[in-house]
Amino acid sequence: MTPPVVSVEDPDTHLYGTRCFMTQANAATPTNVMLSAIQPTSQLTLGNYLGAIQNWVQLQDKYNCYFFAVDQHAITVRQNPEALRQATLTALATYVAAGVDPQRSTLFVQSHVPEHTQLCWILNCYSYMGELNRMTQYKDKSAKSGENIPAGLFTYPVLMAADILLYDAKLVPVGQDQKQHVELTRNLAQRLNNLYGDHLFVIPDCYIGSKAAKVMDLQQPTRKMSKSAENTMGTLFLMDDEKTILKKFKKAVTDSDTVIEWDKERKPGVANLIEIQSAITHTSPEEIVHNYTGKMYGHLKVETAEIVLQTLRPLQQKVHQLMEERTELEKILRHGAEKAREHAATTLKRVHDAVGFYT
Ligand code: AQP
Repeated sequence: MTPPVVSVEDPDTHLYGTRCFMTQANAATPTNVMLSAIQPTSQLTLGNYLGAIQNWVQLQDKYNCYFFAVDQHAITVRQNPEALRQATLTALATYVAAGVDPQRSTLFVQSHVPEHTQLCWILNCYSYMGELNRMTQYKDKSAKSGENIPAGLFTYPVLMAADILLYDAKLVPVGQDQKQHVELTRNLAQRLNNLYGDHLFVIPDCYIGSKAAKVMDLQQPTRKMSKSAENTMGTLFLMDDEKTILKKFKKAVTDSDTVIEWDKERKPGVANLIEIQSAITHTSPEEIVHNYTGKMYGHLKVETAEIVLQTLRPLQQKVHQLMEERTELEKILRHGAEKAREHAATTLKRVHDAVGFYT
């Protein structure tokens, strides 16, 4: 059966999106929990900011939010330990600097809450090799791993299912590429609910924001901007210095034409710059194009850099401040992990009882 797909505009946040696989409430559904996370595989990018963090700031007004850094997911590909530690802390500092409020939302590091891997093991025992084998992210990432493919890459979606189900999350905002993993989470939750009762897991819906920009690589504008892209000139890192930001925008790949139009098919590089401006200024792409009538690509590049800089300067300053002080950030993380563990432990206990562990 094709799951229903509903386009919604959240009246409070004015975020538009597609709410996929809408579920009937089940016995364990009295939640308004929303959860989202980022892999600290490297420094965060403008894509992470515009596609995720910027929206989180609005969503926390309406939902009980859990935002975390998934360091355990990050090690499914090799990481430099010190760089991973730094990137994890900087990611959390970025959430706070961007306006995520630790008083209202729960901020934490995945590995500080051992219930994630505990539930992951149980879910592993109910997951099928065939369904994990169909995950496109696994196919893509394993193709780059050579002969020795880490088993963690294969079971990555099961850990993601544990992340979601532990907190009874009702809504999971994800990019299009993660939709398949949320579908697997739903299947696993439903499988265990069928075996042990509807009270066990909340069945999550995924939410794909259509206003959330998909920021493209500045050098290869038909590809998503990614932390781990080989050519760093295509990726704008949030902590890049002013000179680097200006240079990356000035060297952004456009096309051999001169007219500024918003056409993703014919002019992906130009469209990307327009959409970056649009996501930051909340001006429609049409209006931005109108403002550039008679101007050159050079104007668009430099002005986009300026607009990005205006947003990033205060963000960077706050991140530096939090990273230098550390104690405030560490307090936030400790408190976040405690709060997260309270919820996670209750869910895990429910699951232990259901599957027959002696508790
Ligand atoms: N370019 C992007 N445009 C819009 N949204 C993006 N997100 C990431 N890149 C963009 C959103 O950020 C959230 C966390 O994503 P992630 O960094 O944990 O995973 P990813 O999407 O696989 O990011 P990368 O950088 O492509 O992966 P790696 O680390 O493997 O290099 C998600 O909500 C995502 O949609």
